[in-house]
Amino acid sequence: MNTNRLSKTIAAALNAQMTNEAHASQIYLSYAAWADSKGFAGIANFLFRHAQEERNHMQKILEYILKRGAQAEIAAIAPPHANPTSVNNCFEKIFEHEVANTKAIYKIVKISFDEEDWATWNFMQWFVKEQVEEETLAMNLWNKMKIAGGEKVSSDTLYSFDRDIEKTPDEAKAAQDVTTDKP
Ligand code: OFO
Repeated sequence: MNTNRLSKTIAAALNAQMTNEAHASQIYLSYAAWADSKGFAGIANFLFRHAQEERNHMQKILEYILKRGAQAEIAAIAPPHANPTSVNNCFEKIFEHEVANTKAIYKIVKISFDEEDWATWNFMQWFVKEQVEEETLAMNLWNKMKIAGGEKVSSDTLYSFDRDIEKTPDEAKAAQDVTTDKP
């Protein structure tokens, strides 16, 4: 009996998503290098940490493909996007990228649902929840920047933003974990 438990379509979609996560890591890495080169050490620190998180996502998918007996394909990673033009633009681009990644994940959820591959559907639920948190985190940071003046933010505010973001937690709180006394 064949030990490969993934269909060709699912294996191809998961392999592509594994590369998407590696690409996301490169994007965060390149934005971190950009931030550092502009003197924003706090923003760079946050983005370097996030680059690692994306590598972890890549690894999870790789492990899943292997554990299901399918063929993992380690492909070339596309170059990261162009550098941001400002701190405001940096968080705008991050938010847009997270939304694009969510859409890619939803496609795999849909394929696994259509194929009734409940193991993959179940595995992908971790990513669905993770993307809600990642979008929330990116949205919160971009909102803060917009409140601070967006493209017109003063250098004083940028200084404090850079200092504060270094201590920003890597994860946003999931709605499921909220209680009335701990909103
Ligand atoms: Fe892998 O979560 Fe962001 O993109």
